[in-house]
Amino acid sequence: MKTTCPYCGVGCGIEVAPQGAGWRVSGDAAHPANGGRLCVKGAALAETLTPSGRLLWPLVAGRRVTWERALDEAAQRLRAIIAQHGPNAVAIYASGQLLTEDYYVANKLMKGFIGSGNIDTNSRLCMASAVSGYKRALGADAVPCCYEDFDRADLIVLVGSNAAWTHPVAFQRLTQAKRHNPALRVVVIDPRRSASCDLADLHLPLAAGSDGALYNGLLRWLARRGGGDRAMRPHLAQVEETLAAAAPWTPARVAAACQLPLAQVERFYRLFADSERTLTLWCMGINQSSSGSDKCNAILNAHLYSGKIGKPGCGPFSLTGQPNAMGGREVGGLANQLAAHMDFTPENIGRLRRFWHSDRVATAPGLKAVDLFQAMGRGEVKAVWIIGTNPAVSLPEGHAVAEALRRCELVIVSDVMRDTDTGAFADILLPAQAWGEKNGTVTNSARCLSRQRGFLPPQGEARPDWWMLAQVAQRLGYGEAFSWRHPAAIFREHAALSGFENQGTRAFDISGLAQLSDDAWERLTPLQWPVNADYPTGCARLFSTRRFYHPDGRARLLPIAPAGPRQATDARWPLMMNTGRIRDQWHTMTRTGLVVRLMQHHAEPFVALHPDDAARYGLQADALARIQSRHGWMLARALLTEDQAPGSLFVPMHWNQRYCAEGNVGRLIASWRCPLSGQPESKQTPVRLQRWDCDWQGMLFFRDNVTLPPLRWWCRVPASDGVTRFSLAHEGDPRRWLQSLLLPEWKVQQAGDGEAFHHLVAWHQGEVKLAFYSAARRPLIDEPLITAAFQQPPAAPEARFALLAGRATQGEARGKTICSCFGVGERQIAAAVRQGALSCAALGQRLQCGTHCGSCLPELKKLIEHYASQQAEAAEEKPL
Ligand SMILES: Nc1nc2c(c(=O)[nH]1)N[C@H]1C(S)=C(S)[C@@H](COP(=O)(O)OP(=O)(O)OC[C@H]3O[C@@H](n4cnc5c(=O)[nH]c(N)nc54)[C@H](O)[C@@H]3O)O[C@H]1N2
Ligand SMILES: Nc1nc2c(c(=O)[nH]1)N[C@H]1C(S)=C(S)[C@@H](COP(=O)(O)OP(=O)(O)OC[C@H]3O[C@@H](n4cnc5c(=O)[nH]c(N)nc54)[C@H](O)[C@@H]3O)O[C@H]1N2
Ligand code: SF4
Ligand SMILES: [Mo]
Repeated sequence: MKTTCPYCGVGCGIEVAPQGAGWRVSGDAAHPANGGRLCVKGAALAETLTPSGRLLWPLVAGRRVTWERALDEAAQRLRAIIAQHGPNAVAIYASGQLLTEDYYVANKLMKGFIGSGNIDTNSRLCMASAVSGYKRALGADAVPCCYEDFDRADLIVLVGSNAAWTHPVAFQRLTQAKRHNPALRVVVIDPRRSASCDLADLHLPLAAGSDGALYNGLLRWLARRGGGDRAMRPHLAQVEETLAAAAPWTPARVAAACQLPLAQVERFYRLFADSERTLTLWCMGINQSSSGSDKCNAILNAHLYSGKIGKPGCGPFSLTGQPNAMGGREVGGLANQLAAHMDFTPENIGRLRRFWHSDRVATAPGLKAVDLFQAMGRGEVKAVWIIGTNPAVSLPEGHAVAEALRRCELVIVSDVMRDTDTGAFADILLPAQAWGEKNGTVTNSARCLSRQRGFLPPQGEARPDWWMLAQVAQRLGYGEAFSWRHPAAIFREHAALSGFENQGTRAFDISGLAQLSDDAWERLTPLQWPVNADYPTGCARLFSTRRFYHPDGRARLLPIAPAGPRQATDARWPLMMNTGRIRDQWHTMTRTGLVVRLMQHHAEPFVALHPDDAARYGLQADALARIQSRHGWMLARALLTEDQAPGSLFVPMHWNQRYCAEGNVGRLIASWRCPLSGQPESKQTPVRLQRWDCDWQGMLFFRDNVTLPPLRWWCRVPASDGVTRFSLAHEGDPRRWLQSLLLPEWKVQQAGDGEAFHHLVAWHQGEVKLAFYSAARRPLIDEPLITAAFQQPPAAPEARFALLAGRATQGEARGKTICSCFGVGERQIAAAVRQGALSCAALGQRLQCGTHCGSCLPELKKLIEHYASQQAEAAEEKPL
């Protein structure tokens, strides 16, 4: 059966087929987004199809109840709050990971019938700046491009995007495009040397948050060097004002503002001006900023002015993060939109009243995500329904978010997992159907609609998100408008609304699909909107006619006054902390954290920093560091790398209280946000750093999950079937801490020095129950050897000794996992390089690494360089 990946906005098509007791997941060769490829997360989807950790039935105040009870309770309490405090006292906070049908129902309920604008989504933290940018420039939230443009471009600029890790299949397409067309140039604009730089002909490691200056300078350059497109001019408004705003941004001034060598800046400008077909891909390094909308418009200005839009291989292409953030934008999931790309104008409000037959349609925008939680903290919003997002982890000022959730009278959470940081605050927990069970439509980065199809029975009593919303709507008395029996009926209504009184005024129009039968909806194959009378089979590229969606048909350039981060570093807060994603984890880890091989690339929260900074703060590699901002602190392992510029840190966004103590980076981030889009500045937080000391650090392997005795720091990692590994740090005698975990009937083997160093293996009836290793620093042990002992208890004395030692006495361990698909480690790779495997292809032949999803290829290349040069140095030193 064909379906779509539930992770990133690339929106890869997937084929699933039964295999043994489980499922085989492979790429759908016919899908335009991936042509059969999958990245490591998509390829590991079958491993997430487990009942482990799922929320199986509704819970009210922590107790299992029937669906009837839970829905009655939710509706009755919502009704009481609305009656007493009005519709703006309630809110929905949803997610770009819902299906379009779910989203449509949530928006219709809140904006159409409860009558409040208070429905916002996590896309506020993600795409909101891109939406404002597109709307201001093009008059519509319409991504002009398609993936095929990758194959047709002369120049591809990645700005604020680490697509190698975050949109891996799109990045693979770029890699392939470069292979086929060696003239294709790739520029990466990112303060750190990310994995995406592997492909770059030019990397601009600009100062954090200085992109506005760089792009203003680009516009000036284009204007002075004949880079404008004359034919485009009649289709543009506000050209003079915009050029005037850019005029002071000489290359020298830009170089100073961005802290880049002048020659690099000029080289980028020249490449942009000289390349007929230029594609700019941007993502969170641009959007997540207190001036995010302006940065998006600065990029759009350059494309519009030079006419690099609406043509093959060209365009300003905002890569969407989540699988259906675009669908959310289409139905009006953001608090400042109505539905079907309509704003809160009197005409649009009237139009929706007619279409929905409701006299309660909201008349004003609602609260945006950060404002919503702040209003909750002040007691103004008294009920929230959180669907498919984990705000206790992902919003800035995490402590204040937790306090707001604690204070809120009614917190309803719909999720697929039982334990999440947000679910811990829920009064009512509703079990949602997960990927593989649910059924609906999503839209990817390139406006491509695809079906997610259910192929599994739901776990427990899980239900579709749209169904829960419709059930509550019916109980609130809006029955007729929420009486769908099948998601296809919701889709038809959504499609009909997109064409309702549209007449070419709104870009989003899929009225061509409004008559789909249930059967045809089931069989729907991918297509790009618009889908209407003009484009019955969809449309790959927008704006080829140079007609835009502002009333005068022209696009707008926007005068930009570049702004840096809202808070600069200073003597007290000397380091700039950047946050983002790692290759193998998805957001708050609720699903990818279950998959052993996805945990191997990085298993613990880390802080990447330049070796000079590490020396300055007395941090050795792998030491635990305490990072402090004005708002909170966290602990992470020091990862020393020259990929970071001195003075800057990078911390992954993923870790949270389910996986470790003090690992939530959201607690450190201020809620500064773009005044227009409301998107928070998650990429630039001034912080300070210090070594975090403790008496001992340990590793504990346990057959099942276990509640640990209190200790200062821990981090949990699923190790292999049923075995959990904990990293630990604490005070005092490790033996004392360990004591309460040991059962009296277990036999123990142990060794230690009476201080920090202690190893212990506990046995029962021939099985290994527990293995523990502690030292003054992080113990160096061979994990695979230890986890294997839980499956196959070692019998020979020397093997038992090796287990107690935590290390094989002979033979080669794999080392840190680099290729997650085939479980290939750094030491194996080093050995192969030394034996002459000096290319990725050669390594792949020998070890298979890098031959499946390809997302470790940048790291493989680095390791080849590293170990090959070590080899060369060693050879030079040898006397002849
Ligand atoms: N593996 C994985 N993939 C994902 C996700 C995931 O959780 N895991 N999530 C998905 C989602 S929802 C999203 S939104 C996308 C995000 O995808 P990306 O935006 O590509 O990912 P991030 O790691 O958040 O940040 C991208 C880059 O912005 C850089 N950056 C920071 N500050 C600046 C700056 O001032 N200027 C510039 N030019 N760059 C800067 C960072 O160093 C980082 O390399 O990923 C999607 N794909
Ligand atoms: N510091 C920092 N913070 C960030 C970012 C950053 O770069 N740095 N990035 C921001 C961005 S771009 C994003 S998109 C957000 C993401 O942040 P979140 O949206 O908070 O993260 P997820 O882990 O994706 O949360 C999705 C939740 O929905 C559940 N779920 C999965 N499928 C379903 C379903 O079908 N139905 C329901 N009801 N629930 C489901 C999952 O178990 C999980 O609990 O984080 C933002 N926060
Ligand atoms: S690139 Fe994105 S959509 Fe494609 S398989 Fe990977 S996570 Fe899924
Ligand atoms: Mo996102």
